[in-house]
Amino acid sequence: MTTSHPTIDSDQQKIKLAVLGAPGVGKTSIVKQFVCNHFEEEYEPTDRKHVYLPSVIINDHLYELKIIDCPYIPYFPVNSLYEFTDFRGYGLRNATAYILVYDVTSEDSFQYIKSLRDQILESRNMHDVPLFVVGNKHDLSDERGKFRREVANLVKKQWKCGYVECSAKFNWHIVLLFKELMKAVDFIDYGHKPTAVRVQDALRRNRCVIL
Ligand SMILES: Nc1nc2c(ncn2[C@@H]2O[C@H](COP(=O)(O)OP(=O)(O)OP(=O)(O)O)[C@@H](O)[C@H]2O)c(=O)[nH]1
Ligand SMILES: [Mg+2]
Repeated sequence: MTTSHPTIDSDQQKIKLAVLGAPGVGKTSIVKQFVCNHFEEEYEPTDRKHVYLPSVIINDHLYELKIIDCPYIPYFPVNSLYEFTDFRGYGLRNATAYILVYDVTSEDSFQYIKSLRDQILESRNMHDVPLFVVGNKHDLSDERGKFRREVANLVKKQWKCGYVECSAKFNWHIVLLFKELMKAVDFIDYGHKPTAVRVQDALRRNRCVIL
């Protein structure tokens, strides 16, 4: 995996992943573990949006990602006016996919992403937009996990969304999360296209690897 440093980028070709969730749930930790293989014990709240532009090979494909690590936003920008009035939410409405992170030890943090999801659904057509719920801090969860099971059921059966539990601290299921997400993105991009088009697209995507 090659990595790059946080920067701003206007390239619309990239797969834009927005990482959202309540304060302290581990959004930055997940992104940094994935992009830089680094974990920080000390909590430093994210005060502004950070953009990471890694090129990664996942499931044998090369992807150019634009990962947006967001600070806490009180509400999702439901239209462009909201986007401009609160710059923290700027550029979130056209993401390719959403990663909504909650802390498996905090029911409040799940309530937050629940209302965020409602706001996202209100603000755009989510038909072709993968939304993944991520339960982070699995290393701190108690074994019985009644709350986690309820969340997993709700998300998978009712919301029909991807669900992954992970621990940014122990780098557990972090790669799995992005693998699953890319599968969902690919399915939407190519799932309904004829095989020849899919092969062509895959070759184009892998051009850097083949040459
Ligand atoms: N035990 C444990 N701690 C974690 C894990 N992930 C993150 N943390 C800790 O939780 C705290 C918050 O992590 P951040 O990644 O900064 O959380 P955030 O969601 O980016 O927070 P904001 O930027 O304020 O919204 C830090 O002290 C991390 O070390 C995890 O998987 N397990
Ligand atoms: Mg952060």
